[in-house]
Amino acid sequence: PQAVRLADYRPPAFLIDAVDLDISLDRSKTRVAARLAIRRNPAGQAGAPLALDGDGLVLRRVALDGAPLAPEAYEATPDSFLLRAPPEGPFTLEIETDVDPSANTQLSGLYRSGSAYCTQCEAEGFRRITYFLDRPDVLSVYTTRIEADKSEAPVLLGNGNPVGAGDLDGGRHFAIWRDPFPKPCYLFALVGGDLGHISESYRTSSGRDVELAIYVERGKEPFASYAMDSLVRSMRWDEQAFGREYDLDVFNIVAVSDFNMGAMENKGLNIFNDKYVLASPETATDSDYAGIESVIAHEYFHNWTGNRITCRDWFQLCLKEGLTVYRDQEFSADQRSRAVKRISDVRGLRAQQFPEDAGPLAHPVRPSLYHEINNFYTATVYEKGAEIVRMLKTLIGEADFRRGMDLYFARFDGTAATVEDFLACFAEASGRDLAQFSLWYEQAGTPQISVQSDYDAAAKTFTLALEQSTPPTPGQSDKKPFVIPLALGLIGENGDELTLSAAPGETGASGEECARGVVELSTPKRKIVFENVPSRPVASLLRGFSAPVRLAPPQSAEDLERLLAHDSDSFNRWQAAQSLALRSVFARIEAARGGEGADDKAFFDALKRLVEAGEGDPSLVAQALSLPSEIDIAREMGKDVDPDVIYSARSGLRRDLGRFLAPALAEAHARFAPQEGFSPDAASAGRRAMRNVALDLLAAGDPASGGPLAERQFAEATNMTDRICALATLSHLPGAAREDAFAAFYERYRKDHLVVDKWFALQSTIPEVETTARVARLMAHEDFSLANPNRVRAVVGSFANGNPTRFHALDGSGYALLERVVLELDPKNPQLAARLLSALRSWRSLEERRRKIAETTLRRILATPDLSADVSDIATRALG
Ligand code: BAL
Ligand code: ZN
Repeated sequence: PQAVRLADYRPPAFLIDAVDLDISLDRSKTRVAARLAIRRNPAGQAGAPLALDGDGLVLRRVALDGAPLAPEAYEATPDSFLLRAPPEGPFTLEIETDVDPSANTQLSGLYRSGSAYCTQCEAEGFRRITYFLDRPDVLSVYTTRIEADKSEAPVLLGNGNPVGAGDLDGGRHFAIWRDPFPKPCYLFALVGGDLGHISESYRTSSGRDVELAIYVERGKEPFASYAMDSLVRSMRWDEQAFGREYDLDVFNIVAVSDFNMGAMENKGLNIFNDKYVLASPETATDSDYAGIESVIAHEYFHNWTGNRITCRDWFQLCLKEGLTVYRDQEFSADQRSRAVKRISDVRGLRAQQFPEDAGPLAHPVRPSLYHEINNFYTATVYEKGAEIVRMLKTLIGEADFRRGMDLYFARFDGTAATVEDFLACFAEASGRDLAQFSLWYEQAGTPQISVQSDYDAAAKTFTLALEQSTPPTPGQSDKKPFVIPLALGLIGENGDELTLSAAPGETGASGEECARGVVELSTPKRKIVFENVPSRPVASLLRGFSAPVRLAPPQSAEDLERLLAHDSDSFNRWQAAQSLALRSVFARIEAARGGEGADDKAFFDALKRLVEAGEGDPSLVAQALSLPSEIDIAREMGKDVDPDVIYSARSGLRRDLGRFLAPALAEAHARFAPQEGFSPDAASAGRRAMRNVALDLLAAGDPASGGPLAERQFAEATNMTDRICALATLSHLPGAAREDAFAAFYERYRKDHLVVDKWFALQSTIPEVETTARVARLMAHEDFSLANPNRVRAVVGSFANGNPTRFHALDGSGYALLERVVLELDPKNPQLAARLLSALRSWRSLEERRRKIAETTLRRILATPDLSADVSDIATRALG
């Protein structure tokens, strides 16, 4: 496919003000009649022909201003429609096309999920329904008439408000939906099916009543109540936190089981992967509940950040996604423990975005070029995009940030905006020049910050010498310095927080910086001298992870222990535990090579005190005990990664820690036993997290006692978190007990596809040689299907992304498995195939033997005939 460049953006030559659709649903031959009110765009290219996008369409009829078009007046292929000489004035184009939902395995456009019809149009799926100007800067008002067999699809849903419905001859019926808010076609949606629902009335802060409904497979209605609860809380929160009210009379959510993404924010009709809707204590884990809460919020928040204000072009994707992720993160932080939410978001950023930024697929948060836009729904656009918004708030302060958001909503409502538009609002609200800040959108790569500190006991001064640098990334060899907000504090000898007082003069931090505890690094180097420092402090840097950067080199063990014990910033206490664990792992790796071993006594003692303290937030203690993953360790290593070496060092640390803490862990496991009743709230989830991290470490320390404890917990569990965590612990202990537990789990839940996904995923991540064969067996299981993205992700995604030793096996068997699946899947669902292949994005950081096999695999995939644009784009860039 052609490269698309930001620099080539031109306004559309035509605008489509109104779209009237009449869609007659049929399993294999759905008739789509579109009536488009078109006019020339005064800002577009004069005299241009009208070129509409299509993808796999069968044209039936075309008419201009009511009269059939002569064949020589247009040119149509399945993938394009050209009106050679469109009228200069406004005109109406009628186009009728046929589409085959049953044959649509890409899950883009109109397709069938189970027995329902549904759509997915972002990014470029609408062109698979009708010929259109399929670009986000063409905003239209839609009226959609949907017709179907009443028995097959008694429920017919569209965007906007329902304005008509009725029965027809032959068992057919129809519904008419009108969406008064102009929108780009990627926000179009319809659903038809025999679905159950739950509903609730919501009164907005200004007193408007909105009917909320969540549609699910019949019989699953009770499983949607947490999603509804999350929706109501999201709506209230957006009114309070951002002054944003909902704008239609109805808001519908539909859960479907075959979905490429997590969910989709179609105007007034969100369509969800049912994984982010359905939950019960018996079937959903605490992290499932948290995921539902945040995805429901995310899609709802898009109503303002994405729908009312949309993106001018797909390069601006972060404008809606980064901002909306930021908003959903803040929502969850307000609903739950802010510190735990931040830790979990940063874990995610480091696990997904940092490797992306450090490898061949690195791209700026706002890319300047793409071949396949579907491959840019990435952690960089979403999660790093959210970090930029967070930094903006840190830099300009809460009040100016809110003023900037208000200005953005007021100024750009009803338009398709750009990152420049967004930043201009904050520049205006704060009076600050954001030109340098905008580099965060343009330069890829994770900045490294090195820190030298020096304490002068005689002068009682403490000096921090900061230096930033950003490694080269594809197409960007030299980086300019970023503006980096560095939240910091100084911890004194007794663990007390010292007041920041900057020395005057050139090295001074400003009074405001000291008062806020945030310094700015906007030059390659900066030295800051603090005065009146009574004794050598430890700097607590990057508090709350105030910028998406890496800090190097790591602090000394003693300094980290001080932070772990005393830092007032919960995030940095957790960070200290992670850093100490990483030191231990690296020392163990050195020891295996004949170097000095790890001395973990002080670290282990500190963790023991945390576990025994029995006060505070158990979820924070659980986070401190959750050691860096193998993938975290590989990322910190950066090059010549050998997953086997990492696995054995990490296992050694887990074993030793489990033994050392055994009595405290056993006590915690008992102390946090389930209470009466189940609540998905954060406090209860924190107790379960602590209990389960204790179980897992106990079993790592002593399988002989931990195994039976896990078996007991598995058998007696009263909720899915306790049951699946026990099974996860057992999954690391080979033997009959494990296999019996897997069999029992399957028998118990075989009818619940979301739980069966967990069963598949857990088996795919067992770190044993036999697992690759097990995964092949799972793919032959009667419940496995390449047609269901969740299932493919559960089996193959979990294997490739969550089982480093087996995926990167030296015999190449892991890569061979991925290659086989990617190539088999590619003709059916290229988006999903490309996503799976990106598991190889960090291949260059592997040690030489694995690197060679990975490269050969990528080259072989790229040489395969008829590869999709999606997969060929990932393979090409990965090799680039
Ligand atoms: N817009 C695609 C799904 C999401 O980010 O909400
Ligand atoms: Zn989104």
